[in-house]
Amino acid sequence: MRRISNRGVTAATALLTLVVTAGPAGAAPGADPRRGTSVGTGTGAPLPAPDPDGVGDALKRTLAAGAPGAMTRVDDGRTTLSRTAGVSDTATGAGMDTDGRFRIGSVTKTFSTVVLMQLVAEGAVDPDAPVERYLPGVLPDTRITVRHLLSHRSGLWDYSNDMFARTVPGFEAVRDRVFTVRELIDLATAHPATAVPGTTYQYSNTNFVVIGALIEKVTGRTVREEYERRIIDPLDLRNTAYVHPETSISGKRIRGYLTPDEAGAPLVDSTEQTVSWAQSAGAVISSPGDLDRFMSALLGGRLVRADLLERMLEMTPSDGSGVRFYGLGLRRRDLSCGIPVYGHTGTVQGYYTYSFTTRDGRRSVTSVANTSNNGTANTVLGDTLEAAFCGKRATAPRALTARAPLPEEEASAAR
Ligand code: REX
Repeated sequence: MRRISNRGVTAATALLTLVVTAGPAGAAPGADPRRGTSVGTGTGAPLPAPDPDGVGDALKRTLAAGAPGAMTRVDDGRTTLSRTAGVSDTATGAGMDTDGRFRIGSVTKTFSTVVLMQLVAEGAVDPDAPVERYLPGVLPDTRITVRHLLSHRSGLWDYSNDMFARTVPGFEAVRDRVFTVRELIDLATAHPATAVPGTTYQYSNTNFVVIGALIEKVTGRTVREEYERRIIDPLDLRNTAYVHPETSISGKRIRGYLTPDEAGAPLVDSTEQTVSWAQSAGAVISSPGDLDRFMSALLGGRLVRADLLERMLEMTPSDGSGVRFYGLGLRRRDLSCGIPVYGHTGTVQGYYTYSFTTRDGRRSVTSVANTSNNGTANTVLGDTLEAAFCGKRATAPRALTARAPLPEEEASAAR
């Protein structure tokens, strides 16, 4: 991994830490110096202070659900708040560490979208052009546009559904594999289309593997080079890299533990793998600090031209919940306090990630658990967002359990 230093691992067992640092460490180059002084929701209302106890409670519940470790980093620009629980390595007992590197899974899709939107700004790609214009003969349906890929509306089957039908055998079959993009697309197109292009939201890794191929075709450079020159270097993300198909995470790393399908079976250390099955749909490595900085820079308007960021933020429901939406390579979640947050989630064997920010990019939150294939752990980890963005929730008034005597009653009792 380039430019990444090995700073060693802090030995610690299961612990909770709270770190509040003052200073602009979390601010991206060129960041607004006022950043952090009036964190806003993008809806005009001020954002409540984060609730460290609520974050810590959600992390503890993530451990109770089966994750070896979990962590959250909240970045308000001038202050950061970090909470960890459990271990980053079950063999050494090293504590979870918010400086640690992990596999971010589909948060990679937001990186790929930023590169693509910069190419749109440069006039190199038309989002409404058929993919056929850039990659002739690659997709089975010439009606599929670039925007259909970015919004998961292409109708292309997600090949990972077949790959991971059986979780651990599926993973072991691909952990050392190096796929060509053509092989992954062929796996997808062996299935009939799932919908007419443009009509239906259906999450599919295939879409973002094609986006990676398109980036490489249009720029003549690898996606790794494009992530570096357009995002990693300008934002000085020192813990972020695309090392595909290398299998290891260098430096201070969080080990990942995949949960088998069989109840009670031991977790499988899944840290080392090529992630070739995901590539530009999911193979980036990063740290909580780097992801917070990335999301703040994106929503703060420092990576993508304002009108194109608006296009990324045009959302349609991603499920029937009424609170989860997808735009272009970007999710929106409406929290219970009414605040919408923007970012992405990630699942790659051994790691769950949430990385979200406010509409103005002034508060970013990244939460990670070092397990996967454990829906409860993933859902509970998501509760960290509520505590980090909504703060302490007003509790219902306690029911009256005893009547305290009024002074007149005490006086009459004394008589
Ligand atoms: C693959 C299965 C999950 C993992 C996947 N990950 O498609 C992409 C991603 C890259 O991050 N998507 C998520 C495995 C949904 C996102 O956008 O948030 N599951 C696991 C199985 C299930 O093998 N049988 O949980 O590690």
